[in-house]
Amino acid sequence: MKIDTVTTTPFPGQKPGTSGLRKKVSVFQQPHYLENFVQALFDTLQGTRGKTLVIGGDGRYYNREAIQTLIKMAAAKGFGTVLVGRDGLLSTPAVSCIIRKYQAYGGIILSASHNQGGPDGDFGIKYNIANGGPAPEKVTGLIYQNTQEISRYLIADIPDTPLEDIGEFQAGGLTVKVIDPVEDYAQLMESLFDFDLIADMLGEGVFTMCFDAMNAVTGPYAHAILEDRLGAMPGTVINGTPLPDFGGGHPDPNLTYAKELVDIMNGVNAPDFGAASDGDGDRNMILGKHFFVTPSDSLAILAANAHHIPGYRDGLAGVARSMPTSQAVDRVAARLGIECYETPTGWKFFGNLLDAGMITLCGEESFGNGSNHVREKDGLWAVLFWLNLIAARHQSVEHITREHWQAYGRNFYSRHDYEGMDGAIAQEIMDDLRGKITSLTGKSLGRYRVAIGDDFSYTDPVDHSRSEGQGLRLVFDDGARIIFRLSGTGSDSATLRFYMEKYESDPARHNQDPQVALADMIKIANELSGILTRTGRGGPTVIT
Ligand code: G16
Repeated sequence: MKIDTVTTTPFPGQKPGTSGLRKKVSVFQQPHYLENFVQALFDTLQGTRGKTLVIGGDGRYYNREAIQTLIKMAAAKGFGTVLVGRDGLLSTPAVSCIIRKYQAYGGIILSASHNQGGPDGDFGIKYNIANGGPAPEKVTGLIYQNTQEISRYLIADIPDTPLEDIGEFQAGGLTVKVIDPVEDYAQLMESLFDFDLIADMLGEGVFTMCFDAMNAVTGPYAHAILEDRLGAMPGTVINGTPLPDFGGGHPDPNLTYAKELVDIMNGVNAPDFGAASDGDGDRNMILGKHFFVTPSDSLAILAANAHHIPGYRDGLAGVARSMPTSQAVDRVAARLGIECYETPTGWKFFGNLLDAGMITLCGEESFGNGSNHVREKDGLWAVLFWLNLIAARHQSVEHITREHWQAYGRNFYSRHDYEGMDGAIAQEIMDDLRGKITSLTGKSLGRYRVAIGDDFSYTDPVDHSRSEGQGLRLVFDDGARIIFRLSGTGSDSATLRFYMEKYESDPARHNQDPQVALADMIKIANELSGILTRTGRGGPTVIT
């Protein structure tokens, strides 16, 4: 096998964000751009000779080309085997599952998750380590450092690998195995959930559901698991064929971008259950008939009901949530007598807690839940968890959620996103807020008194690594909170996120619209940041 050494120079800004490197497709298409990043990654990896690397992506534009480059560079690096999904497809949770099952060295996921695709959209790359989870900050930091010093990359001079059919190919010294993207993942799901019980519910044709794969990677998984294995009616899965541009849509399962599903679930003759997943299959949105479950509530409900699910019947070791996620799950943990950890935003921060057996379930407000079955958040897993729960309790999504509020109280919660902002203005707003946040401690804002005003930092309880600057928070005396964060998953423009939360114990007040219940906090957030006057906008782009 001939290995070419190609001379190159660094590109600025190849710094992984919340979840890998995400840039415009046109940026990734520049000669050497992808190769530089991959070489910078490979230069951080020791002892890879003869080992297995998993490669897959969400099928977005440029996925196929990038995979061929990765295979050739993996061959040059001396990997022994590459496992790649047919057609280059693997959902993010499936990559995590496959890394763990086959004890691979690690995996590369080509995805920009919920960001738009197509030639004018985004592309992304992320490295996962041997536990199946996203590389921790110490690894992404090294990769970034290497990108700034890179002067050459190594690539094998071998032909492209056909990815259309399952099979095994020799590429120089490398064995490329093209695998079924669904099978290993489906087997894992079957080991966790009561498929017979769910199939009985779905097969009767009385209980109806709609799953929106948003023209992204979850389509094949949902067809195979929900329709083929569990017997849901054909047509249950909509937008189930992965398209390079996601059909022109925004594969983000929220109330704004999953509009087709939301309209179905709010329409006449709405199905009993609705769910959607994102570009790479790790997010989920859960809906009942005319009813939305916030991701934070979903996490709390899953934790409170885990004993109904075969895979979690032995109980939960602990739970974790990202800092901006509502404190609903904290209440469940307190009642179960287990620990609840608060981590910065980013799934990578759950890895150590899961590996150490300190937590079983974890989740984030950004439509992500998961457990110790893999080291990524997992969209279809959450959907199956809910289906198993509904089948076990014989109750609707709304009933289960309202009963949860009755038992624990309701954490009213909302996130306001200001997308597509000028980066300098977004940074200026955050800098101004940071400048005054600590001095607000002890002061009154409206009828709230600030107990803590700070920039959140985290010390990992396992490896004691420290992460600073993880979001500005105002925690009020009664536990209500306002949080300001700059998103770390955008590609060019900036997104500002405001998170508002307050607790209501009185069931008589649980019916309020969260925007009404939180109106005074939203006002405080807007006034403190000056967002509307400084941007000239009438309001947020997305409200969750
Ligand atoms: C990623 C991370 C999540 C994070 C989310 C939002 O999700 O894996 O941990 O909560 O981004 O991050 P931000 O608020 O910085 O945009 P995904 O689905 O995009 O990979």
